[in-house]
Amino acid sequence: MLTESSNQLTRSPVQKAVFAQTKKLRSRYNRLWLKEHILRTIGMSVESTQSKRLALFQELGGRAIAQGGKRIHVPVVDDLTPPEFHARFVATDTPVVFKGRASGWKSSKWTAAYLAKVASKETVRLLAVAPGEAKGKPGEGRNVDYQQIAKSMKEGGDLYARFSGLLHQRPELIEDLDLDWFRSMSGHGNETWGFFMGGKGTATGLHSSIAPNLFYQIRGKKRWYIYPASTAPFFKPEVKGSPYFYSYVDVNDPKTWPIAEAAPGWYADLGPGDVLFVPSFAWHQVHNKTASIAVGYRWMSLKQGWRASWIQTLLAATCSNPPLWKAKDHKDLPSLLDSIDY
Ligand SMILES: O=C(O)CCC(=O)C(=O)O
Ligand SMILES: [Fe+2]
Repeated sequence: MLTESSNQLTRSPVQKAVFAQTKKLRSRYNRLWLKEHILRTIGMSVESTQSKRLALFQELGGRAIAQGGKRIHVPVVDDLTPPEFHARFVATDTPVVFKGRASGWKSSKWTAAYLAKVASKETVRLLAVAPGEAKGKPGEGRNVDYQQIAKSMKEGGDLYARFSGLLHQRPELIEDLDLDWFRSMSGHGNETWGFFMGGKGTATGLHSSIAPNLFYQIRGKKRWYIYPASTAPFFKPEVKGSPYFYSYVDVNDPKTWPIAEAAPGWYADLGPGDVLFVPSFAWHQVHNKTASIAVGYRWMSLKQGWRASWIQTLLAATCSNPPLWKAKDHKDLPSLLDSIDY
């Protein structure tokens, strides 16, 4: 069943115009992006390619900003059958919010204190990947336990457990979720889980990765900004040979970065029980408006990745920072993210 708001446009007329008018420039940008990646990988000078790429970023930004577009809310539905979900959202790389879909699950009773108890033997590596944090400060290089995170949440501190493997370490927690629903929606049975728990004001900077995601908000409120994979040139992602794509553009600060509104994108405000679909390689930045607990269910689909962004699929497959064999076998995402040379 669809709610009324699902009738809203998934792209505004201005956003469609920005896409159409920048198509050629974005293709040119992508060719330079690929060239710079290859030059960097084989140890050659990237200087002239990089300066051409950055000049294109400026030109693209100018064109988009001149259109005066604004981000629109992600489409909202109550529920969808898996075929509906695939036809309307997965196949078109469009995000969607399943409003309150998970409200009745046992996991809605989870609290930070309860999770800290369940996870009393586990620790999580702190990362510095929020807007402006990453540069020159790849990670805080320390592990904390979940009691410390729970305390920080209470006291308004900035500790943030993110991309944590807690549900792999404590798989009994998965029994409190509706695993069959996740699997029927993804069409895959080989998932990875990311766990997020942090206080008001914690945030994750703009990034993009191949795995599509059904992101389940358990407690608190989160603001998401999402952009289709094809908007990458508007954000000049760093070219560092990493399989984790990230940008230093802060899309929560449109005064400093007017491209945040002008690049065709969406925002969504999630509350307890909401589930958000984040398509393969979609760019996203996330802010905890209150203390927050959430879980991301991800699957791997080369087909979805290639369709969303052949260039990022190629770049990820030929990454060197760290090399793919290391990235692929990593069970602990926070440590992997912390090992990247940003
Ligand atoms: O909630 C966050 O801070 C980040 C979530 C995210 O990036 C993801 O699930 O892919
Ligand atoms: Fe993410």
